[in-house]
Amino acid sequence: MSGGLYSMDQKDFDQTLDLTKVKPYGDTMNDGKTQLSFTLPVPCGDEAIEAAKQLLKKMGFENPQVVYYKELTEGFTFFNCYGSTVHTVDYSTIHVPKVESTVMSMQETDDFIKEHIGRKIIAIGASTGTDAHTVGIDAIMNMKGYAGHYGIERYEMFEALNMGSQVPNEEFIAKAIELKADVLLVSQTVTQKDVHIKNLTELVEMLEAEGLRDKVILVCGGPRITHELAQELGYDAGFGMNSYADDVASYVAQEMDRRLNHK
Ligand code: B12
Repeated sequence: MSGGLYSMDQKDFDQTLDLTKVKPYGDTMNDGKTQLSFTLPVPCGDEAIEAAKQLLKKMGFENPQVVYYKELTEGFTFFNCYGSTVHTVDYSTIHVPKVESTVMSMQETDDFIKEHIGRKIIAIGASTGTDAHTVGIDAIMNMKGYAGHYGIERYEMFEALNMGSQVPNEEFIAKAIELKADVLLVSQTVTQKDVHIKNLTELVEMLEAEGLRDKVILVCGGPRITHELAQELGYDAGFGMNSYADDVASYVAQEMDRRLNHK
């Protein structure tokens, strides 16, 4: 497409965009329009609506509107709301630590491993501790893949075992020793009362006690996991939402190459 509306870039589109003071875009720049949903533990009715609006104002939203509400069960009311936030963030100063690797396709990763590692990489994965969520670890490992990305089990140059969910750290480590795993993939979804921190930290401590920590590439993932948090907890890398097997396999292959070939 040439000329006209489609050739305009962002700065031509709206001169009022200021990356040092970013706020949500609703239908005009800087209007701050935000949609929120929440439940209040109060009976459904006019007082509940008023309570929701007052709460929105305290949260920094102007012109609060309740656009939908429904009794969930006796004494609980669910709301969908709109409001215009008065707050802004300075986007220009944001720095987010990220896993440093080049994302490759499955074929490219397999070729890379053949060339640089010269053997299959052994990976085991699980949702550990009490965590019963399997969809995240399956998304990364499953042969059939997820959202158009084949999982690690599909890779020619990975030997992968998905141990499923609620796997105790002891069992996970025992399997890692038995299979001589190069890579441990840990999934943690539930973060209530910081249980993920406890599980993830315990695993690191147990690996250290076994003298295994430095012998494996230790990776964790889950919806509330960031690379920064993972590193703080003693992991080599962390992957959050919207990550795929390609990201993980590429990182693992390149990290193993760095370690084996002292790069
Ligand atoms: C399905 C589901 C369940 C199912 C799980 C079934 C199953 N076989 O997995 C069941 C019903 C069992 C369940 C139970 C519970 N659940 Co639940 N569940 C969900 C739900 C709806 C979807 C999760 C999901 O599958 N997401 C899809 C996957 C693909 O996304 P993902 O996990 O983020 O994975 C991606 C990334 O995070 C990353 N990733 C994930 N793991 C790994 C691992 C590695 C190594 C890497 C590299 C990457 C990676 O890659 C993936 C692909 O991009 C969410 C809400 C939601 N919409 O997210 C709640 C949710 C996760 N559950 C929640 C809760 C509270 C529970 C329960 C405690 C409820 C209860 N009171 O009993 C129990 C806990 C049970 C237990 N012991 O763990 C909360 C968690 C809140 C929190 N912050 O802790 C959520 C967010 C719901 C909510 N809003 O309250 N749940």
